[in-house]
Amino acid sequence: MSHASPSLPEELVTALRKAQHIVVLTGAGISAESGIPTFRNAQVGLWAQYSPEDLATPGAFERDPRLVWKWYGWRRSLVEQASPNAGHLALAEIERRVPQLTLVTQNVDGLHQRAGSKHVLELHGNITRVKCSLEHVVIEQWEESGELPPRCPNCGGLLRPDVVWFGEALPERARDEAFSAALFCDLFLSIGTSGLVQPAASLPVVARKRGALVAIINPDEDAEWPADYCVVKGTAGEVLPALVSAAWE
Ligand code: BV8
Repeated sequence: MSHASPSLPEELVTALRKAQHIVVLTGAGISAESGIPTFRNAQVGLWAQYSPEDLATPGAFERDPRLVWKWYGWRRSLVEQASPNAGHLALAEIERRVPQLTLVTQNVDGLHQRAGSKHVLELHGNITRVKCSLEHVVIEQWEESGELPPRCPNCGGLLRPDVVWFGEALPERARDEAFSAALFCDLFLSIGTSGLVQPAASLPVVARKRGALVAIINPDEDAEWPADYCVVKGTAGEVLPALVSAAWE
């Protein structure tokens, strides 16, 4: 299906071409075109009756570790079947063309790294990694047969996904590096995020206060954004490749 290239604001194309340090914040929307349902889209099938906010919490894991483990197992299988899309690939291309690009992702699917992005900060962890819920060390191998969740081979604690649940602190180094990058960037791209989850949602605010151009790439017609943001209504898979060609080809 042919798409007319989305209208790209000239100020954004120029800022991209001249940028010395770009910070990119991505959310579930950039992985939607890879077939991974966004966080707020209704969960599908078996999981329709649960909301992510209810399951992605320490309380849910305390109450029903088996359910939470199986929910993540289902999502992990979606991630393993998914491939990076044109949006992920365009971000890896932009990283190769500008002096510095800090890619901060709220996503836990690892698709940016698989697309070739080198400098990725995972604010909310990674669903393909599993850790001991007591020692918080990553466990490489585990048995899926028998009792679920499996137990830690070192201490017998329950295994859990290595993601940040609601109410849990973000990994300090990634968080601090993301906020200091936002302080010193000249262009901030917010892509495929509803901007509801803190503290990630504060990153563009920090960048704007320091005078960076903040651009939003999101197809949502109804979303409200601050008046001084540059909003491009389109999908990541369409807009990002169009930006690369407009700036450099
Ligand atoms: C913390 C990992 C403190 C797990 C996730 C009240 C007010 C303010 C804050 C709070 C509050 N109550 C509680 C809080 C804090 C809470 C929070 O922000 N809650 C929200 C719900 C209000 N935050 C936390 O708890 C954080 N921790 O604050 O700790 C602390 C400090 C010290 C010590 C102890 C504690 C932790 C937050 C991390 C939670 N974990 N994920 C998992 O994945 O299972 S969050 C999860 O949801 C995702 O990672 C992601 O971050 C978020 C989903 O948001 P989006 O990515 O934006 O996705 P969404 O579906 O919402 O939107 C998709 C967008 O894409 C849409 O806009 C759509 O239009 C667009 N789109 C669709 N298709 C496309 C597209 N765009 C482009 N192209 C397309 N094709």
